[in-house]
Amino acid sequence: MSESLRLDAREKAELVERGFVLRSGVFATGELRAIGDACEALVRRLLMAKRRSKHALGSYMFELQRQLQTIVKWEPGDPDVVQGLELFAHLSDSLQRWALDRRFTQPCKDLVGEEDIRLFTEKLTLKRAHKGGSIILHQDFPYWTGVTKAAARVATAMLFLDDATVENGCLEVVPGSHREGPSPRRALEGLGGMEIDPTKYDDARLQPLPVNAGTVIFFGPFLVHRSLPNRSGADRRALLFSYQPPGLPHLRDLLMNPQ
Ligand SMILES: O=C(O)CCC(=O)C(=O)O
Repeated sequence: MSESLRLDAREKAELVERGFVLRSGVFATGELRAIGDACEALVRRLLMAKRRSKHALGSYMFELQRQLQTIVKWEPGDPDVVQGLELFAHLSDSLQRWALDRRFTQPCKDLVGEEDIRLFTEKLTLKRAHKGGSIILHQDFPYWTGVTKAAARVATAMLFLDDATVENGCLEVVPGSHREGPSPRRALEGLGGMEIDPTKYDDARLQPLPVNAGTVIFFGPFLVHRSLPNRSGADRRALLFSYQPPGLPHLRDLLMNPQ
């Protein structure tokens, strides 16, 4: 019989108490290399595509690439460097397959609270050596609530392709923040208004989570999190796959092909 990948009792208790579950050694070195290679091939393809205008929205610099049906995030401090991508599973058969890997989906069933779950969106953060900037303090919920009715149930599995340290900008979370509902946000129009207002949030509550490559962190849409710039000489890349209950469209259909 295949090993159960579902959350065990201790992990379920941690999820309730802290709002996240961390599993180390989930993916082996060879697998991480294959996933990383697929990501880098995608980024090379994207860099060859015709550039559309880049827009500064909140703390980020976005480009909507309609041809490839993806959203590119450029480093605001170095706008020729890709910071990350959202919506890419349709561009890579191999990344589409990894998105459905049971090591992501089985635990996420327990977070979503469904036996059948579907991919909602997927993100890649590259955080390049010396150039990768911050992912600003936020909860995922505000970004999704106007978009899908299941926003409060979306679960994310974040896979680290490289070791993540305090120096290279590991994920930082506020344990227990998922129980506090939506946090106060910046008084800005548009995407900037999705970010948490740093003047109203005690960032001493943040806990850095340094992890080895191959670790997966699972969390829900209300966990407060961020990551700081990469001050090291090596990239800190991560993939975030987010899942929702069945019967709901993928974010790509909602953003790129609205009915
Ligand atoms: O890669 C990271 O540091 C976090 C990414 C993240 O939270 C996001 O893209 O919403």
